[in-house]
Amino acid sequence: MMKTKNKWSISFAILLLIVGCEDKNEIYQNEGGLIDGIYTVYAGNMYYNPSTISITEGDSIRFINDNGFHDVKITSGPIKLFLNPCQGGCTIGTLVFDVAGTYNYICSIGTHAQQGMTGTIIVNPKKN
Ligand SMILES: [Cu+2]
Repeated sequence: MMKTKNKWSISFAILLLIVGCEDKNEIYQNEGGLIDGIYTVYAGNMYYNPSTISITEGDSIRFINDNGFHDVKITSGPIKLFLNPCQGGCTIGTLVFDVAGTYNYICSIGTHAQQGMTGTIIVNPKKN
C-alpha cells in the first residue's frame, strides 16, 4: 500500500516537473505570414516568426516587434537591406524585395543572432 502511494507521488512529481519545464520554455509568439494582404514577420525575444517566409518579387514584408529591442539586418542575398531597431511593441519597418533570391537576415543587437534571432526570406521570380 505504501509502495503504491510512493509511486504515485513520484509520478506526480515528474509530471509537475515536465509541466513546469514546458511553461518555462513556452514563449508566446504571434503567428506571422500573410496578414491583411501584407506579409508579416513578428520579432521578439529571441525569435522571428515565421523564421522562413516565401514571397514573390515585388512583395513587401513588414517586421513587427512584439517585445525587446530588435532590428533586421540582411547578411546575405542579392541586396543588403537594414531596418533600424525599435523597442517593442513597435513596427521595425517594411522592406520591399524587387530582386529574386534567398536573403538571410539576423538581429544584430548583442548576441540575439546567436540566441536564435535569424531568418530567411525566399523571393521567388515573378511569373510572366
Ligand atoms: Cu534582437
